[in-house]
Amino acid sequence: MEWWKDAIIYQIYPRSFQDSNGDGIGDIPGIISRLDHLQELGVGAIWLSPVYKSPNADNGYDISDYREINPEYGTMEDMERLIREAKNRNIRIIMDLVINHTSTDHYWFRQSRDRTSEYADYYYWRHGNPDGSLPNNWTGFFGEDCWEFDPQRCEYYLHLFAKSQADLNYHNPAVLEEVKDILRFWLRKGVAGFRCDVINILWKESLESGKKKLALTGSEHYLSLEGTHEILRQLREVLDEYGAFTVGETVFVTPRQARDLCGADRKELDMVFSFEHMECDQYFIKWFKRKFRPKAFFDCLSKWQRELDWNAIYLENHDQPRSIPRFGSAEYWKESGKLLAMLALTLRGTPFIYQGQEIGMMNFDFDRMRQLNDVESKNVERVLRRFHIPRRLRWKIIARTSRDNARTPFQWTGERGAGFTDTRPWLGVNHNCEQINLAQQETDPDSIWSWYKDLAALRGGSEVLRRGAFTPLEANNQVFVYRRELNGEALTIVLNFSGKPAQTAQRGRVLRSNVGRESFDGQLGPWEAVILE
Ligand code: TEU
Ligand code: CA
Repeated sequence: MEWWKDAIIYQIYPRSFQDSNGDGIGDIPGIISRLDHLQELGVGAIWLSPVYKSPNADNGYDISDYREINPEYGTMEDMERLIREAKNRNIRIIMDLVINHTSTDHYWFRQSRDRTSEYADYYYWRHGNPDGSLPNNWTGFFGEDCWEFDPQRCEYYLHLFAKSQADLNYHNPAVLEEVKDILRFWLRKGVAGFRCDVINILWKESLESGKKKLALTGSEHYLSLEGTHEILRQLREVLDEYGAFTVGETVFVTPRQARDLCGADRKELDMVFSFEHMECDQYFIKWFKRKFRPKAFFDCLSKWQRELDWNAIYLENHDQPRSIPRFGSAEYWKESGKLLAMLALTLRGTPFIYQGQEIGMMNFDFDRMRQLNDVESKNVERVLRRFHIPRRLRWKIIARTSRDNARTPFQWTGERGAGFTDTRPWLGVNHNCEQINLAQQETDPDSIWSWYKDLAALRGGSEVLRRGAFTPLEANNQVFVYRRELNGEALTIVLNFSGKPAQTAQRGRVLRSNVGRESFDGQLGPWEAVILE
């Protein structure tokens, strides 16, 4: 029971993991060929970003058939083989469940364009206002307005994300029944659970205009509302028949709202991805970057550790820039990469490692818009242009925040194509693959990869690290110190988030050091990290 409290979960972005057939696109046979890598790391489950049929406006987060595999990624047989082969290695498969919206290519949506069809109310259709304005003043997640006119139906449909991602209407009970069937379909195939995309915005209480805001005008009408809780409880009944696990991606949640979504007594989700710790390097919204503030970051992590019994711990995913240049230091690449690994693997909760994090992959090295694929970056570029932001500044904003930063192909080797593909990849390989790649790190006991394996094993063998209580001890703009404790046994984790020397009052026997230190007198070098007994 609750296997997910002891496991490390690894996120795969299938398009960028491993190409097996020379078309430049990662695929399921490619994933199967790399399962040994994941077993070596010691992961208990894989979260697969979407592999369903999709026109790829948002790389699979726009699903056109929930029961088919995207042919670019392989066949249903390949998927079934992946589930089996992973199981042989004691690795579970968690699917991405994207049910806030479907692609406008989905059969439901195409039917829905006809007002007399049985699918007419599967989406939010509304007339524009008599004065010609949109049905309401809401703004979407990708920076634009969120209504699109459909000439066939002569109405607008709601899309909180890209134009081709139409929001499903859960006021129509048939929609939830469809979703339950989709869950059963995959659970019968042996998947262990779901990562539920933007799950706390499913229920739109009303479609009235909202209070004008810098971003997401209208969100008070759909963020974490009771209607969503009801939907989750219903889905949970299906999930419980199979003992399935869920982690919800929950945008703009407070700890209190998060508890209501994943508290053990709530019978909704098992845990949630919160976002607050990802906001310590921004003003208001992610497009306005500021200098990273370590203290705010530590305080935020401590707060979530205190407020929730169990957290989904992550520093990276397919929507966020890479963690080393963001929270660590490019100059101290190895030290800070190892320090961040220690943070991710010693907090209380389930650690999620995003592909490439375990070898210290960095942000893309593109220098112009044309090299990008991300629909969000493209939309935002358009908005910035509308506001007459000059090209140089536009690029600066996009380059620092684009989701493509984390989506460049996995760097298996230092060759051209990085061992990901032998042809032109769908998104450019980072030129630093000559320095940063798995092949090189595998032969180096001091590499970031070796360190991840070591810490994962340490965690696996340590009940204190897996289940112990968390107590923050010190947090300033440089040093973060906390203790994990269980049945009288305690470990102290000391992290120096800076290139300058630091000090702490902590003493103890060194269990792990990212700089090979054997004894500890309270002095820390740049980006030094230790676990003390
Ligand atoms: O992301 C939802 C989300 O709110 C953000 O992380 C979003 O990607 C954006 O950065 C907001 O500025 C989820 C998926 O993880 C993302 O890849 C999808 O694009 C999105 O939902 C829509 O399905
Ligand atoms: Ca391929």
